[in-house]
Amino acid sequence: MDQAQIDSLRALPVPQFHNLIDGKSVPASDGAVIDIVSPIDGTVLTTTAAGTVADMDAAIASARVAFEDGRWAGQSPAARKKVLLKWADLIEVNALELAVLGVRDNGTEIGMALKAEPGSAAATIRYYAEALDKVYGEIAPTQNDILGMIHKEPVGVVGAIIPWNFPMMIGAWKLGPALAMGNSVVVKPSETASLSLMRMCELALEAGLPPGVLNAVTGEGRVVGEAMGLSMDVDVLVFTGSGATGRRLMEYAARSNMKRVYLELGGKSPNMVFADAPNLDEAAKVAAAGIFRNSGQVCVAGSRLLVEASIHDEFVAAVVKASAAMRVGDPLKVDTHIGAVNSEVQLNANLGFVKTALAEGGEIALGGDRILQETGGYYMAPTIVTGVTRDATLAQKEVFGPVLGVTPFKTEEEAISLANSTVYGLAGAAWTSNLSRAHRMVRCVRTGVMHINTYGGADGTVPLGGVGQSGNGSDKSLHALEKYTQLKTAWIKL
Ligand code: TXE
Repeated sequence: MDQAQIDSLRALPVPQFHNLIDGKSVPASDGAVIDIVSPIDGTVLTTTAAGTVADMDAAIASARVAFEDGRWAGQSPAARKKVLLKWADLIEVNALELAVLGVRDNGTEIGMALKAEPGSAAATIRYYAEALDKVYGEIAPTQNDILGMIHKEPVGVVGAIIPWNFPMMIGAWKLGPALAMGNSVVVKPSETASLSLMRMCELALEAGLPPGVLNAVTGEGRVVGEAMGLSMDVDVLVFTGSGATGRRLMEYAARSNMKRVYLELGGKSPNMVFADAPNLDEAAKVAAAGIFRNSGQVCVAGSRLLVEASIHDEFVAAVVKASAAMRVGDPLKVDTHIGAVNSEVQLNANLGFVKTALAEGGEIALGGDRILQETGGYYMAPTIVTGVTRDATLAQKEVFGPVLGVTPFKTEEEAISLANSTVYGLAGAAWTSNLSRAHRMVRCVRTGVMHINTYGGADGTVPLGGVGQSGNGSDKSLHALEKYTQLKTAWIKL
């Protein structure tokens, strides 16, 4: 990463973004816009369309026509693959520009943003481009005078509602497999981080995706998101975001056409450190990065640190040291470890959680405050709270901010019981040198992803999905294709 290049990109004015409907850039039907505030310094960067219900309906109608006339689903797999590969190439060629645009919009530190956003989005789209001509139907083991065939077809129109923490990466997790299977898509980016995802969608058109196959409508969740959820013409709804919105989407589906709904809703992931961990210094550094990168705004963040009592004080001291060494500040500086919190609303919510934790008996071991207020941006010190009890708010509720709660345990059984004591189950980790214990932890901790002697860092070859109130269905890997596929049986008498 070259600081001078980043500086010249950040100096560029940001164009106004409109909706992308039927291959055209169009303002909201009533002309309304949303001010896009940069969390780096609180200034207004540009505006996006404040989409209306009419805009969402138009986007869905465009996707439906595009699906039914076969302009994409009807193309040969080789032709679809070529377009998606070209799209991945364009994302890669424009990676730094996209990353800087995204950081100006959402505040993620550039080192992480470059890898996780355009980097991972391009890899994801390439992965599904390569996968799409390896999806075979099946022939069922029927009696001799019957041919039983199972076809794998696109479902139709996919609605994708995307959050603000990693708009391109999470966007690609949905758009990649949906488009690979031949579906048409309408995407609804988050109102607090839409620019890089909108630009990424424009690049899809440049790559040759036919108009109407991918539409994007920005605006308030309660307006355009709700219209998408209630649409009678969306077949699959995929979402990453809060549990409250996930619940609403299920209701919308029930109230409309019972569309399939797949949710990824974050978590309260336990990072469990046993006294027999192979390298406690390494574990401390990874634990710090596992909660504080992107200001804790990571669905799999290791937000609960469970530490064996015999090493508790020594290990907490090591995590405090590693965390204090992480530089918080301007996310567009290459040496920044932790950038800005996405919005003032989110920052205030984070501070509220700290206040509650203290009222419930927790003690601050590091941070706890808003910092760098003179910049006009939204920054929070990495915060560590010790003495967090099993039922404390900080142990039970997702903060989605740079706040780590620490709880000691005495036995493996207690560690497992604490790990499984929330409504969530997205990710987790155990640090131990005991092979049997490592496998027991994988079996006994109820999560979609379990790390051993590391935290985070899974690539696109493995699924990411939650259990309990962390959601249903998986992003990533070949398994994600199932969400965007309709099985059809052909029962043929010979
Ligand atoms: O989420 P929302 P917010 C969690 C995290 C965070 C909290 C709130 O705990 O503190 O959610 O964040 C759209 N119908 N996560 O308010 O509201 C919205 O426009 C349809 C965890 O940003 O769920 C945006 O595009 N759509 C998480 C998307 O939903 C609606 C990532 C997510 O916003 C809608 C983000 C409605 N009624 C937040 N209301 C993770 N799992 O990684 C909102 N939206």
